[in-house]
Amino acid sequence: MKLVTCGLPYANGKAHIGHLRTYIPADVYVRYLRLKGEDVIFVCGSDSHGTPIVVNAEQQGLEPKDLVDIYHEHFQKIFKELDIEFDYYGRTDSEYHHERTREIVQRLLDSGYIYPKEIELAYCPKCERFLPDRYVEGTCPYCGAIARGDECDQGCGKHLEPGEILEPRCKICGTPAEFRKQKHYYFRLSSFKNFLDGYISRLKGTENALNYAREWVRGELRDWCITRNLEWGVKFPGDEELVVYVWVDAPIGYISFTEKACERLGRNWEDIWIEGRAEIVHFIGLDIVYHHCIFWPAMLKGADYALPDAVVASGMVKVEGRKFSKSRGYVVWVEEDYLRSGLNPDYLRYYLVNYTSHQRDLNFSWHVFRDKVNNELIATLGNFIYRVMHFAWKNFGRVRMDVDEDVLERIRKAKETIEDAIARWEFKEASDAFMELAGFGNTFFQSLKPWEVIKSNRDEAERIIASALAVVRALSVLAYPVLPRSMRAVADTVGIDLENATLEAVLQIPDYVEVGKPDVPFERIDDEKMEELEGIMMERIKDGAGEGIKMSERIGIEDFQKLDIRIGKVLKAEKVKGSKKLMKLEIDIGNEIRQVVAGIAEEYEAEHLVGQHVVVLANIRPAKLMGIESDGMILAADVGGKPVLLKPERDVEPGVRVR
Ligand code: B3M
Ligand code: ZN
Repeated sequence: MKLVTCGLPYANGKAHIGHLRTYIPADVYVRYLRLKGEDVIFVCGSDSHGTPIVVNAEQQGLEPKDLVDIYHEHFQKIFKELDIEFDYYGRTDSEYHHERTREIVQRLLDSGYIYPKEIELAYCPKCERFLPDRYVEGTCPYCGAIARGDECDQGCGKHLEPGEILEPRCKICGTPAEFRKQKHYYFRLSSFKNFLDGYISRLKGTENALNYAREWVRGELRDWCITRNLEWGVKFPGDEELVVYVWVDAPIGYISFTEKACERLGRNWEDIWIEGRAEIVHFIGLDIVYHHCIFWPAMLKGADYALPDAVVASGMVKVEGRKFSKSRGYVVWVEEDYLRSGLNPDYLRYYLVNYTSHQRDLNFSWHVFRDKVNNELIATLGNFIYRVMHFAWKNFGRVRMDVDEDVLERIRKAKETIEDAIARWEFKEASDAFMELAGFGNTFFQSLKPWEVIKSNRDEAERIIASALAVVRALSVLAYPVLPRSMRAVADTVGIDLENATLEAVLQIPDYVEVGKPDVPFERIDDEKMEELEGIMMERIKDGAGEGIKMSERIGIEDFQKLDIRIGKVLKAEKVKGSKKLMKLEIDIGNEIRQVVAGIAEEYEAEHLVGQHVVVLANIRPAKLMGIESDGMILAADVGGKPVLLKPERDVEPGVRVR
């Protein structure tokens, strides 16, 4: 038996593509396991607690629960529409979850793994309250970056303990915080060092997670403060004035949601979490490896619960080549951008698993998305499936399944490649394998030309189509976990019952197959749709550019004054040979003439540039582009990656400074 879980999304904001990078592969994994005949329970739920939610609710004038209601519902809807099917999707502000958390914390108290300690905490004298976690902003004691109370999120990424942050300020009113004494409770993480050493050497999962975990366990493990001054959360069993830290109760959601799933399925959750009879696999994002590989197993061990067997971490997500950023507009919202555009959810599922290895960073780009859909899903997979089904339906209806041995061998190979890849959480390899099989099918069908053969030899044509149909049937099973919606329709048409199918079914060939009237499995994404999708993103990037730049990212005038920006005049321009983009320019910048290489050749003609004014950053260090020295940089507006040159509003002498 296996229990598969996904990191719990904070019920604090809308689902974006970054979230799906964990949930879709996890769903794909579970579907493959089930096709292998494995007994799997799959759970997740909303993380309702923590200061991000409390702060956000406060800023919107809502109660935390109201905010959680909104986003809990939102996530459930998104998962449903993308065919991400949990056996149970709970929320951590539920009664049963609080009970399980208190039970576990009580166990840790009883066994001495939790102890009280008087500490100094940030306190806002104006708001008259303690400032837990994200209520406080200040300087990271390790790297000097601006940090939040519990995490150096923009600098070194370290977890910060209460009281550690330097120069704390209240996030709500901006007042410098004072330090005040208060009794809090600590989890004795330090005493689990030996245990964790052994545990991590046995832990399975992706290397990206395991490497971090090995590194951390070699270093110092410090005790964690596990209580907070908040009303919203699970009340601490020793002191009802405090709640437990969100990172104590959130992972316990994996247990409490398993209880609920088991209730539904008529199973016993204790088999999994107490007796350790199931393999427990956590799918998470790379940024929460510490919590899952260090803190969580220590807590489970201390409370005498079963331990996770594997941690599978997905790499980070970029959008159009840029770091994911909601405020800057580099974000793709699942509902308003993707689903509302009427795109098939299978396209996104395919993109997210097939773009790159699960462990690597993934770039989301609408152009790449369109190309993958049109060239791979449609031109290779969809085209093959449809042509075969259509030919079989039109000419035979019922096909005698006399299948070529070599074709069967190909199918077997694809199945084995997929099984092997899934066991290593390499979803790209798995999806490449079914795509390759479709490619083979295409070549097979294309080169044997059954539409010609049938004119003179119907039996031979039937044999060709039988083999091609065996490939289509195999694809409907092998690609189903990634493309559940589309492949279900295909399977129905070629007589495969996916509800009861296993991967073995791809090699079990019935004597006859009845083929129904097929539908085209996928719709092309046309240029108009592309423009619409890119337009949404461009607008957002434009809007994001002016706003939302944090004070911490601002610079002083003295920084700006370091830049020597001047008006220049182009004397010569010529395309760089062998490059599509680069243009070599000679520019008069007043007292000297500079050679500058710029990536503008796709947008500007050399002859039109000569005599034009440009704006030049003159004191940048020279660089070489394709072996050619470039001494200066001309400034342009970045319009969706395409340069639009800046120029002065009227004629200005070369060399005039820009300030
Ligand atoms: N709610 C979200 C995150 O940090 C956090 C995950 C909890 S998993 C137990 O990604
Ligand atoms: Zn730091």
